[in-house]
Amino acid sequence: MLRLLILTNILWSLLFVAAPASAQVEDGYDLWLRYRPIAAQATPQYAGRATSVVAESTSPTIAAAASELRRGIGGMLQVTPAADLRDGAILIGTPASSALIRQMRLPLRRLGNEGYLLRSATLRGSRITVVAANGETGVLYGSFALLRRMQMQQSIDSLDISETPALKLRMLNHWDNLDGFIERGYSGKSIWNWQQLPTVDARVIDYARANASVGINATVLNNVNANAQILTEPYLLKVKALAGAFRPYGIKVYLSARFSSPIDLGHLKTADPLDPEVRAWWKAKADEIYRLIPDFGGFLVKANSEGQPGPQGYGRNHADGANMMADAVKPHGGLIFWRAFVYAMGPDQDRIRAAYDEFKPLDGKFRDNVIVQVKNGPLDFQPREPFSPLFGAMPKTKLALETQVTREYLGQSTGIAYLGPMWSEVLRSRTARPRPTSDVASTIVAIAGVSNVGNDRNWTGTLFDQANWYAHGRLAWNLHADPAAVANEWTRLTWGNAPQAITLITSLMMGSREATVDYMTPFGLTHLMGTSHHHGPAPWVADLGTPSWNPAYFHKADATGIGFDRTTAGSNAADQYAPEIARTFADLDKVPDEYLLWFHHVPWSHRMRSGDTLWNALVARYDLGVAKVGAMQAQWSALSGTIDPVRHAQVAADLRAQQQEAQWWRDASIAYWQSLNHLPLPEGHPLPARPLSYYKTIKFEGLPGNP
Ligand code: BDP
Repeated sequence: MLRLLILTNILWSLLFVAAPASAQVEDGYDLWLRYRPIAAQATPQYAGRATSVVAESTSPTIAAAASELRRGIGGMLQVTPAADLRDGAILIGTPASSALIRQMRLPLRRLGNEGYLLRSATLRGSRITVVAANGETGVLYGSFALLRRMQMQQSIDSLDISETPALKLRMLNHWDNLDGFIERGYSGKSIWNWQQLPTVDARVIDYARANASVGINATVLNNVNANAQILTEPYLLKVKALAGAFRPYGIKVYLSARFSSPIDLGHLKTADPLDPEVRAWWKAKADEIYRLIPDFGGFLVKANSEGQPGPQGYGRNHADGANMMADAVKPHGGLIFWRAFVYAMGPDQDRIRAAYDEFKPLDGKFRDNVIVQVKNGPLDFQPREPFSPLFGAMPKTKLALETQVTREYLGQSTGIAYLGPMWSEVLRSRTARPRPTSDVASTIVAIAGVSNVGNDRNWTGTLFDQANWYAHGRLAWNLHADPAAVANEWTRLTWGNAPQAITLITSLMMGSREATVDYMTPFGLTHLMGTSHHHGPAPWVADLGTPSWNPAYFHKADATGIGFDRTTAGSNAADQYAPEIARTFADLDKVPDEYLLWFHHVPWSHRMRSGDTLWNALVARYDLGVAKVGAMQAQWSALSGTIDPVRHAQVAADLRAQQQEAQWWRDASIAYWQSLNHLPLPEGHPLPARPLSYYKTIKFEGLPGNP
């Protein structure tokens, strides 16, 4: 008996010693930087290539790069790398701070400040891998790239890879309030602990690592619906602490500024941008901030939009407001991101026309340190919109593309919607101006994504929402990256390298956003979500104070037809595009199916290109969306046993919720349309599970993320 007990004990201890990796809890905190031990058969190829990490500088950025490499190698290979030049060393640095790298005369000239070179080389008789760049942030990016290759079990022999980012400004916009609540945040509260700051917690550093690993180099800390208090000294000292924590990771801090701050904080009577006292106030405020944070990025401003104050309150235009603030930060090298999210609210106006109508005439009027920040579509982060016509229409103005990483209108924290394909669709959209071949990607200088990060243990509420943070960074780095390749990468880093898992997860992700379009807003329908919380279907709502917040305003459905006429017979918004694009959108025979009801009001009997009537096609499309979620569930189930049970179960539950939500969208929408058109359902289609009155009573006022 005793012997058996001893044997059992030995067996148990062996089990624990032998399996530290699988015993590691997968709670999502490590994101895509998991650095789990690499399968034994793959280790030999790396072991000889990661014996040592050599850094000749101790600057904070080089130290961060070296420490990341040590952490990654330690985790993946279960060894502690040395620090001297030897066979298998990884040498990191810039020519300015490393004599060894200087001596190698590497071709770095065209890499700019943030690009990097990974190269296998021989130095002083040792076979090494060099991570070199002109700027230290480039070295950090290169180190992450090398680790990524190892995590994906790609070869790191004979490397000769250089990369540079497509855009200089790759940003996150946090919509975090000073009380810790996140507007449209579905992953807990803000990670900025304003009470505890200026003491910085470890999570903030992990946030910086995650951003740097995908090349995000700027972050706006607070909500665009800004509280002026952020510009007071106590808060600025906290902001300074965050800026200090981010600096080694190449991330600059920006703040959302409330346009009325001179009144709110400075006790001035006006915030008129042409008033000398107002101008002096902003200048003094900028000077104060830059004294504390010399590399402060600048301000993001939401003005004259959804009740926010702005220059129009004083009879001035957006350029007057933006330029006044631009002049204040200019001496310090600061930037102003001025949002173009403005809209018409009257029942007879077309809300989506406003941004173009207001901003296009101002082209050429903005200072060179102003960037006009334009949402991807002309409306508001819907599951699908055509690109905003401002892209390409303001050749004399710098533009940023604003996307929403948080899924306000795409199910929030329910299920999976991988947004890489959506952003890529926007970036690749042909604007046909200023040049005939122009696409959205060619018209922008920056990308800003509204962040989905909160203080949930796994950062983003669901595990798959991490992929959207990841893809935001990777696409900002390479605007033409294939979203499937990005999904594949993220999958390997997050779920491991089992071939079956990679294939299934990537394909599941790639179809997921289109599934949400299908079951929520197919064929160009839009903004049918529940009123303030934007969750779930509410196409029947027609009585909100602001007409252009009503779903009914957008679908214009009645007994005879459905859709918003934006041709010359209607609001003529199609005409805001370059002539060639406008002609396609405005022509019923040419408009792509996915934008049909965005640009046209058609009878329910309208013949689709498929030959079906619109009504039958619509019902079939809802069904397709529901079926796609079913298929996603089946794909995920097939992975049981391949993926750790805790995470597998979590995602399975997320997908079950998405299945219910998809059915809810389909049934509620069909029940409502049918109450208008009284058409029979196509043959074989099941009746909605419940009567319309039931769907109308579902309310979600307690959802997180609501203002
Ligand atoms: C809308 C959100 C609202 C934001 C606004 C914005 O519902 O919470 O304040 O966008 O972008 O989609 O300013």
